[in-house]
Amino acid sequence: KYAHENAQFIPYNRNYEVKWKEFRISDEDKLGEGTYGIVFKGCLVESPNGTVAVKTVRSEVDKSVLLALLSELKVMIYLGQNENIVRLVGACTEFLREGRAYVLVEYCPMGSLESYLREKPYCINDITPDYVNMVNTDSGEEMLSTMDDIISRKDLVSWAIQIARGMQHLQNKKVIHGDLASRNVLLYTKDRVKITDFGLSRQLLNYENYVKKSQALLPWRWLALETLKTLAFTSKSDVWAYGITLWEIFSLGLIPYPGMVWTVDFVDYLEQNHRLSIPKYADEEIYNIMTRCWEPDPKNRPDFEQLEEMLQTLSK
Ligand code: ACK
Repeated sequence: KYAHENAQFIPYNRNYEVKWKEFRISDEDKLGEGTYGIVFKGCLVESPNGTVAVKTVRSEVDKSVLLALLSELKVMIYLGQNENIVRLVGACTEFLREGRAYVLVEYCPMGSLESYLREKPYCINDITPDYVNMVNTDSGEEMLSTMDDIISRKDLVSWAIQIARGMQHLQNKKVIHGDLASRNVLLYTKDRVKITDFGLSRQLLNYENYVKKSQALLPWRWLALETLKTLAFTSKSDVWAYGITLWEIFSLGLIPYPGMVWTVDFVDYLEQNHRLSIPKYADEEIYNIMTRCWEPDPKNRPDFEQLEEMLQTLSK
């Protein structure tokens, strides 16, 4: 369903090939299911203690899903390493003829930012909230681990900065993510987030604009106004999605545009300059950064370098 014309031209680097016999998938350890496929926990035979995440496609799905996985693989190879992008470990392409492929990436033990935000208690201004003192703890150690689990404003700002850094790398390499959202940001540790899911990404090569062919499965809540109208994806439509991701972070994982369902009227709604309102855990300064990402004219939106700068001055 998705266009992957450009990724097709990126060569597959055979150095990444891992033989079927060289890794194990633990079937009972399914990490989850994405739009396209399944993610399993696994390991390399030579280093059984090193856990990896194995992405594959559901057997019954059509060919376009397999193509999306292969394009994701090639985009990851092209991107190379970056602190804030999930690292590619290898890929198994032996069974392509049978419609199967496996992409091995580093395992992020704390799962997606979206689920983390929704689960953890939050404390404003880094002051221990009362309920932490009320937790029935037998030892001080247990108390400390409870403290570790609490999200503070400092964490939220730090995650926002790291996502902007990872996106700078994409922007510089002229890769459009196309599906930036808190569900596609993983926590490696509490202090380190990494961007994932390049299944929808487009490698721009010489194109400044890239026009998608199908409207199926569009993540409309994250899409820029012009993308909804023309299906054109650019780095500046990634900036819009980044603003929505900021809103998710500072609402602690609410669904953007709560209660709304997709209709074409949503385009008019945005065109009349309606935007998400200030989320509960953001101050005016942070909300101001988000709204700059949602400027109707893409030229007026900041780029990822400017976004990092704006956030850096905040955290001081
Ligand atoms: O929130 P989660 O536990 O974290 O559920 C989703 C699910 O798989 C579907 O995407 C998890 N997931 C995806 N990639 C990884 C990874 N590299 N390491 C750990 N968990 C992952 C994600």
